[in-house]
Amino acid sequence: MLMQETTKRVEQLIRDLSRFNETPEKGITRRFLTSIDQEAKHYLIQHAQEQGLTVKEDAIGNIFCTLPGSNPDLPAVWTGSHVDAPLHGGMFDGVVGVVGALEALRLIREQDIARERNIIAVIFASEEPTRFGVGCLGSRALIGQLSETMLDDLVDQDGISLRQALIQQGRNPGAAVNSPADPKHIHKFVELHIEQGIVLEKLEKQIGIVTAIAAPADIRLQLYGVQGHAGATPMNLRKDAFAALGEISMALERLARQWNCVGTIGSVEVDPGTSNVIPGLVTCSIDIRGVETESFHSMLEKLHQEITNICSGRGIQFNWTLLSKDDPVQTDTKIVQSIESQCRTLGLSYHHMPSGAYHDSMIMAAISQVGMIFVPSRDGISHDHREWTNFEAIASGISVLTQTLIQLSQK
Ligand code: HGY
Ligand code: MN
Ligand code: MN
Ligand code: MN
Repeated sequence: MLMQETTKRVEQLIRDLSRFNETPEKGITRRFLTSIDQEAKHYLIQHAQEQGLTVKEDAIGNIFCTLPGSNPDLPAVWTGSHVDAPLHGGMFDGVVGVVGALEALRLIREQDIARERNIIAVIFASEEPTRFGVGCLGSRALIGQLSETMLDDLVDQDGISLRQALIQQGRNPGAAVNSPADPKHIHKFVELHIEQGIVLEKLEKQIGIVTAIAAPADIRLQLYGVQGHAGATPMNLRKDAFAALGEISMALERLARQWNCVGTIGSVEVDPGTSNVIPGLVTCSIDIRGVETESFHSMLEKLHQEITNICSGRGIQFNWTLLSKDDPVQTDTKIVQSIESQCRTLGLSYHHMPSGAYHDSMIMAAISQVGMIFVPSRDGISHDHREWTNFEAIASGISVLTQTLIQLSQK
């Protein structure tokens, strides 16, 4: 009975949230500090308050919904995720962890389960790099990793800096970079999330128990060639910036395979960007992920070396800006064991696995022990309008999360 109610409530919440959308014509887009993003968060704040949780918001927009324990001075158990979305993404990425956290707290409160520690559901301000090119800005602020320079260096597609966007939403940028969380107040952090890959579906497992989280490196690459006439310039006299990118893209693919990483060029701007002009300038993003630190760092070095060789061979200048680089994270064994024992008690099949996607848990690992629970993604599709996870599967993930939070909330 409980599961059916949870399934229905969660479906309702997820569908309600998907209404806050910049691109209803295709998928879900919710970029940090847009009014749509703020309205979605306001909707969740109201929902949390109706559930009797005390809600606080910090300067950058992380939202904390607290269910008090009998011993509130103990370090609290945190859970949560994000509700901002990529461009034309799906309605489950991040949302499952936020809705799941609020539902877990509702179940614990309604069944009046004894707990010593406060349990706090966190809605992180921004996890996706969609608007400012760097992910996890909310959790980075919590660990004191958001700097004044980032406020001005991180600029969106319309040239608005993170600082300006915060001010536009009536927020205080100075406070946003100066309000880190106190690690002494956090006992453990557990995040429920969709897998975003196809492993669980292939193995027919209901729950993923995350063992490690791949870290991303976000690079902005600018290639400076020579603009010219597409018809009158012979091939041997060209310095074509886009042709250089083509060669770099092949090198990226080869090196990623060689170093057991993944590499993606997701956005490219060609200047001037008309059919009869040889591109003089190309600006692109390079996203690299690796679960093992050594090979991840070697991949970055080798790629930089190959770009240097390709560009000097073509007489092209380049500018490589490392926007962010994190280290891969191992999850906490105690949390892994707790999740595993809940799966066994609940009779849910499970699989230990690394996460190829990064999450706020990766950043939170700097100030807390972390754990993650995955639920399957249909066909392994995510960051796409076809993203889908059955609501019953989400309810199973929530029951594992609820039991894990209860166990961790004891002294
Ligand atoms: O890109 C990621 O891994 C995350 O979903 N933002
Ligand atoms: Mn995502
Ligand atoms: Mn996510
Ligand atoms: Mn993520």
